Amino acid sequence: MNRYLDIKPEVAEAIAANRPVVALESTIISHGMPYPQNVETALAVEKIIRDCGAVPATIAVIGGRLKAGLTPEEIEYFGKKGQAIAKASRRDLAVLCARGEDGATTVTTTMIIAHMAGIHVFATGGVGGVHRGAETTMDISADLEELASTPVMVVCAGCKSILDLGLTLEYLETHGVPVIGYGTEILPAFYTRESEFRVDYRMDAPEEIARAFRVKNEMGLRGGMLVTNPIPQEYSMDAAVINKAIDQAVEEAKEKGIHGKAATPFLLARIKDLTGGDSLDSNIQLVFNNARLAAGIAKAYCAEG
Ligand code: PSU
Ligand code: MN
Repeated sequence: MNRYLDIKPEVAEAIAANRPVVALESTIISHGMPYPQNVETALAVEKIIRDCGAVPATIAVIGGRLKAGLTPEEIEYFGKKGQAIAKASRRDLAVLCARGEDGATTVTTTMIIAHMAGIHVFATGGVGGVHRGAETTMDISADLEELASTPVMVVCAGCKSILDLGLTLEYLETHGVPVIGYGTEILPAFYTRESEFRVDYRMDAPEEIARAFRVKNEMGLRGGMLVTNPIPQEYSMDAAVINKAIDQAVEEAKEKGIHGKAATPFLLARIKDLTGGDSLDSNIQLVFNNARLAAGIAKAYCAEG
């Protein structure tokens, strides 16, 4: 096993016995939501996954160790430290570990560590993508590159329109990443169930999604799969309200010259402020919804193997 990786015993036992495990990221805890809702949500997501019959593995870097599975105390530590923890993308992992530091894992690094540990399915809220204006800024999330190369399925609620959804889909197509819509042909836009774009394939059952992913892995095709799961209707937001907040946040980021790894956390925080906390409630509920679907897919994946 990788000498930099610590797998929580409960997670290691489940993997060894081919029992379902669902990976979870830690940037959503430290940078995606405020304290204490971040800790409450992270613990509640773990409980949902357990109630669905799978084992949760929240992933992070602590004291220079790659962690697959955190204790509730470690989750509390991450939530409290919040933005003071470094957001760790692929380029940061080796330096953080060499220095013995902490890092909050994004979709990219959660996929990397999940794959090292032998976990196939990962649930989160939103993934990074091609940013609006990327034709001049070249701001394209490392998440897309990771989806292109690392065999972990990511279950999300689609893409926020802080991104250019059309260019994000083009990038994924070029890099061979299938985009699945759970029960829908339309790409969901995180806070809302719909966008003007279509997914590659609609699938209506966790078993169908698990089967397609197993076939991909057994064929030896590199890369992951992006499963987009629309936010439940009762928690979805008014498209005009959320898009206005997003447009304003994007404009402010441009004016302030915010770029690089700070861009996404800035936009997420501004959108939450501009919508007076409504978007936080929606965000929490869609993560719960994705955790349930991911647990179902992980169970189906194990049942076949
Ligand atoms: N998008 C969201 N919520 C998030 C993120 C993105 O709607 O929490 C976080 C995830 O950790 C994602 C990261 O992997 O931001 C992408 O950052 P960047 O755009 O800098 O690649
Ligand atoms: Mn970026």
